[in-house]
Amino acid sequence: MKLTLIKPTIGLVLKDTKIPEGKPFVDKARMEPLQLGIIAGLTPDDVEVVLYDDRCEKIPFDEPTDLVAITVEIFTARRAYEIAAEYRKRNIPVILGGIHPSVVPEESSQYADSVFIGDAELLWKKVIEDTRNGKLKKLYRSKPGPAQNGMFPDRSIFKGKGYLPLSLIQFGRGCRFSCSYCITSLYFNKTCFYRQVDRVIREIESHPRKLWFFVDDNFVSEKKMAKELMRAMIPLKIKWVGQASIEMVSDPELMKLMQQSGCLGHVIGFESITEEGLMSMNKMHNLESGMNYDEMISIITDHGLAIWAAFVLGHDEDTPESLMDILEFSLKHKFPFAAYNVLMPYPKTELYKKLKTENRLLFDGKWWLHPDYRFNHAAFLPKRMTVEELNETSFYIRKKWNSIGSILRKAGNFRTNTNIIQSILSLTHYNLLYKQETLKKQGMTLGLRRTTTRQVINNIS
Ligand code: B12
Ligand code: SF4
Repeated sequence: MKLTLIKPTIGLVLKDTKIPEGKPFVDKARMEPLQLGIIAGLTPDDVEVVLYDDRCEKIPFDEPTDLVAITVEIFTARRAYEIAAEYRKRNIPVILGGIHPSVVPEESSQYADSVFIGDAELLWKKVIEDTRNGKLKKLYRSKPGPAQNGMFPDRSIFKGKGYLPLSLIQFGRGCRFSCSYCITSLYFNKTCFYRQVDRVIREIESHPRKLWFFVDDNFVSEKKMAKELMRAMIPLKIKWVGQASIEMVSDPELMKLMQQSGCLGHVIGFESITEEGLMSMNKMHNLESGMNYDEMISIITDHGLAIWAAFVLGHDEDTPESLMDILEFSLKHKFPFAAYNVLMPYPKTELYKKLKTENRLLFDGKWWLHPDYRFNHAAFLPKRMTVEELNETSFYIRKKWNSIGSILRKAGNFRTNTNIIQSILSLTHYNLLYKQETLKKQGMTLGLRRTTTRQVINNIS
């Protein structure tokens, strides 16, 4: 039996948004698709496994295979459905899994032979067995839980795909908070599931890589668990990055352990710089420490940690002026990296329900399938500005942040837990790379075809 794993790309990069032709987005800053490494690792040894990463290579649709498994997020759903249609035209069964099909299985099942809800660990072997017997079911209902059940991902499938030189790993899944726009707090029902510390340590030891990205939704969601892992990581002498909520600064022991275990920095969700903004997103934990952002940032940088600052633009208190304040704030703090994402209504979240009730959703409420939706654009009517003001101000901020002037200014801010020269060089290198990728993604279509999704389904003969 042969299994084909697919990681879809987002869409087409358009030179001019009015011209429908464009080039498929090739992600130069692409990372290993960990979920597909886990699925490969769960697959019995007698099954041949191949991976095609649509972000960097052409999918050979005519290559014979017995099952196609596609991992789907909301931004890649349209493309995933197009890929599924191509295989189904050739009578090859397709199964879709990942966070998006798990949240809206009723939608995904229109485009595939089978939909997998939840984490692969509990039921993947059953999918393989059913495929061998020609009895693939329409729906597999697993659930979220502790990752990997003692197994390690099969990273051999990542070879030669040009991924960034760091390996993805997970300790915990889920987050105890419940920000109104967040899909993972819904998927994991505000619960955190942890692997055993010794299994994570063994996974790191068994791999030659010295730089790791913990993809946990929130590495410090349960501080006791984070401390236990970090204590065990100190002797490994690795470097690592993660994603963490900012209230961590009020725990000195936790911060010390980060420094000692080789943490280089975190993606930190600032999201808004005003109390009203945080309140409107149910993100009050950012104020939990009782300190202001300036004080919190000092604690983080004093521990030699770099900040990848994430902001959400367009909540109900935002105006074009308040968005420009975010840019000022970022420039003042010279964050090594920052992302300015327009607030997105993900289906079934509190935010989505609110905007729907208030009749403020655009693109028929299903922006992720709509042929006219463009990446980094608003999919709802903002409260205190127009859609155009939100789109244009956000784009202006992204451009300004990524200008050569601000990249060079940031290079002077090199207080991280690593060699200074090395950090300036890699900071500049990655800033230039992310600049290119961020601006390329702006205004991209979702999916590669300019058809309606109904036509995608009808394409299956
Ligand atoms: C790491 C990460 C990234 C990395 C990239 C990782 C990579 N390999 O390329 C970076 C930082 C670059 C990134 C970028 C973006 N990301 Co991101 N990212 C994540 C994060 C934190 C972890 C993903 C991960 O690897 N998890 C570990 C794996 C093992 O877990 P998993 O994917 O859930 O897979 C399990 C199950 O879902 C299931 N499963 C998954 N696929 C399949 C397939 C089959 C067939 C089966 C059977 C089962 C199955 O089994 C797996 C094992 O248990 C998630 C949050 C999350 N919890 O998912 C967000 C997340 C996926 N990202 C998200 C977004 C929005 C983005 C961006 C669009 C942000 C932006 N505006 O630019 C970009 C672009 C994404 C793209 N498509 O190119 C959203 C997607 C929302 C949604 N509704 O789908 C998430 C959920 C974050 C969030 N809370 O909103 N991201
Ligand atoms: S802190 Fe982050 S992961 Fe946790 S609920 Fe909020 S946005 Fe989601």
